[in-house]
Parts: sequence; structure tokens; C-alpha cells
Amino acid sequence: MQISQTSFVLSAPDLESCPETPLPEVAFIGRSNVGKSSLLNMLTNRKDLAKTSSRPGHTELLNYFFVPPKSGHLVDLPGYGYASRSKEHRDRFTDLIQSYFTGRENLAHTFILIDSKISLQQIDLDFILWLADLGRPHSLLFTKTDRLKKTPLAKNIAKIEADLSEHYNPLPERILTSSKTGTGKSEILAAIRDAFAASR
Ligand SMILES: Nc1nc2c(ncn2[C@@H]2O[C@H](COP(=O)(O)OP(=O)(O)O)[C@@H](O)[C@H]2O)c(=O)[nH]1
Ligand SMILES: [Mg+2]
Repeated sequence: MQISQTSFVLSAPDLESCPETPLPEVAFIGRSNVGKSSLLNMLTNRKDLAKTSSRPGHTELLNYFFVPPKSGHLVDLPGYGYASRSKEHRDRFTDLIQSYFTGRENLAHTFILIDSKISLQQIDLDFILWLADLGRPHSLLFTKTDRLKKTPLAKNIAKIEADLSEHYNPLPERILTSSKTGTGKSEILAAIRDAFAASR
């Protein structure tokens, strides 16, 4: 599957504002700076697609992109884990994310992005376990794998997986990715295609 004609649809501030459509969708979520915008651009062969969602204000919305021909939507979710934000901001974020994942019927699959260079963060663990508990299908994408050499990369990912395994067994699908080199692109596109196909 190729996704190159992707276009921006809308930004939703709440569940009610999401597109009314029978089309399936796959969601992308992770800590801010994990590489989500870069990954969406890489997947869609665009330099600027996810710029739409990094415009001021748009980072706190659910940003919808349409994948033609009538296949489904990609949803760029707000980044979690800004320690510096206000409580009011965190509450609004939590409400949005909770209502989306508990209420969105079209959601076929979620990609949770994890930085391959750092250790598993509590906020990642909390989110993964919460989503698994909801019974929402998901995969883990290890981002920025070009930033480490092969051996340290393998070691760090093994450590993340071991830490996660203490709470979550068996682990969900994992895909190594790099927006710089295109690593993981075909696997992610295959997972998107499968998710779109399965929900038809
Ligand atoms: N080396 C490398 N850097 C990356 C990669 N993906 C993202 N980055 C860098 O990480 C930073 C955050 O990326 P961005 O896509 O904006 O993250 P977001 O906040 O999750 O949308 C930027 O400086 C990117 O250039 C990658 O695959 N490899
Ligand atoms: Mg971004």
C-alpha cells in the first residue's frame, strides 16, 4: 500500500467534532517530541502534512487526514506528558483522550510511539496499559532508530521490552522505525492496510 494523496480533513476539539463517517481510522499517539509529525510525513511521502497539526493550537486537537481512495483516516493525536503544562490543560487533554479511546467506534488500530533512545517512561507505560485494558488493538513503534548504532539500539529496545513485560505479557506487535531512513515504513503501511481491511 502507498499513501501519497493524503489530505488534511479537520481538527476536532472533542469527540463530537470527529468526522461522521463509516470509514475506519488509525490513531498515532506518543509523548511530545517522540517523532510523530516526522513519522506521519514519512508515511505519507509529504514534507509538510503534519505541519498542519503543529500550527499553534492544533497540537491539542485530534487532527484528521484522509487516505484515498476511500480507505480511511489517519488521526494525529495530541502528545502526552508535558510536565510543565497547567492542571487545567492536563485535565482537558485527559478528557479528550479518554473520550476518544472509549467512545470512538471507527477506531480500528492505534500506534503508540516510543523513543528508541531513552528508557520506558512511566507515562508511556500508563498509557499502554490503559489502552490494552480497554481492549483497543495497538502496536508499538520505536522511533528514531537511526540515532543509535545497531548494538546499543538492540540493547535499549530489549530493556524497554523487558520493563514493559513486567506489566504486559505477551507484548503487542513492535515495529522499529526511522523517519530519516524510512525504516519500518512498509510494516506500518501493511498494519494500516490490515486495520482498514479488517474493519470493513
Ligand atoms: N534522527 C532522527 N530524528 C528524528 C526522527 N523523527 C523525528 N526526529 C527529530 O525529533 C524532533 C521531534 O520530532 P517531531 O516529529 O516534531 O516530534 P513530535 O513532537 O512527536 O511531532 C525533531 O527535531 C525531529 O527532527 C528520526 O526518525 N530520526
Ligand atoms: Mg508533532
